[in-house]
Amino acid sequence: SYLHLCLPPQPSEKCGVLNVTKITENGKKVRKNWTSSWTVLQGSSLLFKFGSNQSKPEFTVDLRGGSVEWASKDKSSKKHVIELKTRQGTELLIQSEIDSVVNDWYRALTETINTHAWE
Ligand code: I3S
Repeated sequence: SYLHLCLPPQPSEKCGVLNVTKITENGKKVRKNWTSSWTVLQGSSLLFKFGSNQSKPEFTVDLRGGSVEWASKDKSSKKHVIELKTRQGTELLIQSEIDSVVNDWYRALTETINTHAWE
């Protein structure tokens, strides 16, 4: 379990399970691959862990200079989809079937990006 990643002494702003896919990497379109991920918001970083054990891959995006918006219908047929763009040219879609979960993440990500806007 990754639960320890969300408890002191490593306090995180937020964590939980989300469906995630990259759609662009370094400015180039990539094929979607929706994956369930344990997602942790820590400072200005958003970390994804895949699978049920810690040896599985993870990746981190830097939220500084990024942007968050609600994905338009042409980006996905799914409901409750957030589009996250990083300054490095990676675009992710983040989704959950539970709208309150996605709304909370939208708020947290927007706040984080605004808080770190001048770094
Ligand atoms: O934007 P797309 O290409 O319609 O995305 C869908 C596809 O990636 C599809 O997989 P393949 O076409 O690679 O078999 C996925 O299964 C779908 O989930 C993708 O669309 P949604 O609308 O679910 O994001």
